[in-house]
Amino acid sequence: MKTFFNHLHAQHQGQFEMFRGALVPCHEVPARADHVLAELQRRKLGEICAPQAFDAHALTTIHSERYLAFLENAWSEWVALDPDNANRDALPSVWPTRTFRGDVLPDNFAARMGLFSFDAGSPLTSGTWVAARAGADCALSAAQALVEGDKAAFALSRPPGHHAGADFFGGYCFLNNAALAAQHLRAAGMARVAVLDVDYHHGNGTQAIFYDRPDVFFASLHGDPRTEYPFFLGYADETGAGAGEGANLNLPLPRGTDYGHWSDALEVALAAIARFGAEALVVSLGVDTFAGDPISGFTLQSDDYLRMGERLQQAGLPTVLVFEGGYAVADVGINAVNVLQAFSR
Ligand code: Q9C
Ligand code: ZN
Repeated sequence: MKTFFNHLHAQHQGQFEMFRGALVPCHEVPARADHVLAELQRRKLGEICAPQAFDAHALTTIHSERYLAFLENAWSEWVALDPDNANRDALPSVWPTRTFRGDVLPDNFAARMGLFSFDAGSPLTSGTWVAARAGADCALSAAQALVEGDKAAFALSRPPGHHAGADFFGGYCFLNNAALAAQHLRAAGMARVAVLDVDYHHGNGTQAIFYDRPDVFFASLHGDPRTEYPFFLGYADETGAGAGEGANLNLPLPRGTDYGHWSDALEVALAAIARFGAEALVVSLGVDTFAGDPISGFTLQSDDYLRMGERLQQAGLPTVLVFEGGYAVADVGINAVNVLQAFSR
């Protein structure tokens, strides 16, 4: 399978994220994607391709114009506030929670940082836009490969995407790569597309983007939001809204879940995707379900990712795999490429 690699990913290099009242080093680091690339090359697993450049229209199918304009210009606005800002990342610190207005676009930069985000763990850096924009091209290119007849393609990029909504960033995510890929497949004429999110964290952004749509099914296996990030979405009673009722499936699992129990939930998700009648599948491939992940609570072992890849392949659908989380940096290449290698067999 082809890999569309984001050669600009390291342009996004956050320094610190807010954690328990302190700024701590970012978990979402450039070495993550480099390890996956190195492991792909080590195992000679398919061609590494540069993405095609898609125009802005591909982004506005998923993200709002005012959010995209904000993201593109945020760094220059940040530095214009104070030249010393060039040496520090921008983090939000004020948000329009319940009872505040979300319709007014404030002039104040800090206010707009809060309007367009939901956490203080996702630093916006000098290269965030360039990296995320090229990442979107990777996801769109992987989807386009399916349109042109490939059975599967991998979008290898960071920052990740599944926490980003139509008009907000958070959870280390800025543009929703999986949603962009799914929408591209829809626009190319595939009537029904499923997104299966296997990252440890609930893909709140992807769910929200497609929540009222009957044409894109969203299924997610994740740490129970009662205890796990992103806390405020991802519960089992979220089944879709309006025309999208029945096209959303959340399978929250407790901390400590191993592959045996995880794969039972995978069967439930794949059965629902088959019933839905998906013509293509987009997998949000986070490998932060790994036992060694520093910020997550499942106990999958490296070999389990081989079984995961084999089972995903057996679903028998044209599939775009999009790289998401996974923070056990030294193992992230082995784990992600185990999925891809087993999928390709
Ligand atoms: N100290 C993805 O896996 N922070 N995002 C958790 C850790 C947010 C993870 C707190 C985790 C977001 C794409
Ligand atoms: Zn995650």
